[in-house]
Amino acid sequence: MIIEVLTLFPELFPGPLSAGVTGRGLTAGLVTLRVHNLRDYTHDRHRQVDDVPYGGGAGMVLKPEPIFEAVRARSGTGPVILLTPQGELLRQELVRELAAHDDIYLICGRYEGVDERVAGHLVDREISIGDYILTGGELPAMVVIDAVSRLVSGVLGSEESPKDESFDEQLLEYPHYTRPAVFEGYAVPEVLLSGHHAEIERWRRSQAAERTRRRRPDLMDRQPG
Ligand code: 4HQ
Repeated sequence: MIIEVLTLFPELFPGPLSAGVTGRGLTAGLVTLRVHNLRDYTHDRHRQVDDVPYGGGAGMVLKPEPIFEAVRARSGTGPVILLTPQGELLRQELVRELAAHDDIYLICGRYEGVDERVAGHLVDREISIGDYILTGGELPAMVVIDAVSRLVSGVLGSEESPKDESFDEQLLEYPHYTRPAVFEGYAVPEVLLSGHHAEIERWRRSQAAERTRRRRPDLMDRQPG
């Protein structure tokens, strides 16, 4: 899979993506990251990427021309995505959809945001990683790349393989424990030491259901997909 990124801060990549599972996916060539500097798509003396907002107000807005030029110069055919708090919330179902493409193109904004004509007439979809305001779209892009990369065939080892996760997505995970059986006086639940696999399965299901009901009832209301 080829993942392209358009950013004013190309030096931020691959950053944390170079470690662990995502790093292995990159070095193995299963995922190719191509990072483009937005400033390289300007033509004026000052390589200007931003300008004052029409109608006034604080901050600067990314100009449309360099972004349109960059996207029009790409070779891929997959979805063009703008990272923005105004976008569709990133969920595993959407991650799965993105991972099914041969390539995706991620646009990272900065400052107050991006001229609305980019969202209106250039991108295929707008995605948000959550309801908080960051300083730029680069961390959200890395979140998308991490989540998508682990679904690319061969990136996860056979051990950590993404079984059918769609069922589990409506539930939080059950609690996990490892040795020692007693740590600072805190014991691992007895049932997990019993070796009774049917009992253990039943306990895990009920734990997952109960903590989801308490912590994230919204997940239980959602249709599977
Ligand atoms: N941004 N999910 C880029 C975000 C964001 C998010 C704020 C996007 C700043 C310029 N992006 N602008 N949350 O906070 O995707």
